[in-house]
Amino acid sequence: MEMKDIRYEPAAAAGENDALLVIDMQNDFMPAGALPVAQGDIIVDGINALMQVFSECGASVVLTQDWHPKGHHSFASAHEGKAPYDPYDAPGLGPVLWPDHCVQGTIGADFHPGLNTFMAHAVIRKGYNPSIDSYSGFLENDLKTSTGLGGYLHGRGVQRVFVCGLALDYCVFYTASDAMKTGFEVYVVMDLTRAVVSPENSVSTALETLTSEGARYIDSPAIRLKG
Ligand code: VGL
Ligand code: ZN
Repeated sequence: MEMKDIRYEPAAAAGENDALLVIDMQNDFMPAGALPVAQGDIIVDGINALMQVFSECGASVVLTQDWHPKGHHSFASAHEGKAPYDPYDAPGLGPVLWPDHCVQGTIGADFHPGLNTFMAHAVIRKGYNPSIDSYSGFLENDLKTSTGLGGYLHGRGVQRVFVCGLALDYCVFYTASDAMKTGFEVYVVMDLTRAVVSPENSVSTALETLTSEGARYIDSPAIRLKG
């Protein structure tokens, strides 16, 4: 499945049982960062506008932040003879190894300076277990360790989540997928996400899986305030 095969919802009205999840809008995922995502920076203004819509209508706004310790096992540098983007498969890691990125306390791990982080109600950090990655904002890649995000959202009465940010084929994908498994209806905000594209088929895999699991797709101009 490719981008052109996506069916978009014509409209959605956001209200208090909705949440906007803004995934990993951090310096290291910007075009000049350590793990660059093409055009990752051009979605900042649109995300700010959407955070405004969600906070005005009483919905929840949550940011996630990739937050690795130095020497994290998802980094190629932690493995003898491996280079960034080399294939790698081990429990809780892969399918590729990454450049060092989003190391706790570094500028690369900070949010993009243009992102209006003051509009967020909560920030969920993930990926701090040295030997397990966490692409999803809900569940680490061991598929059992919760970040607490599901409990937070259920506790606030959220039923539907809208997911945007970086990267479509990794953290947006796994967050959206786990949101459905955690009982939320999911919309992926397609104009406000961009992909890493590694390996080559990562975007089609993500879209096929999300579609089969029941995700909906929308562009941000089609989202308005309820009432
Ligand atoms: C991500 C690869 C490694 C992401 C995080 O935010 O999509 N991708 N760590
Ligand atoms: Zn990471």
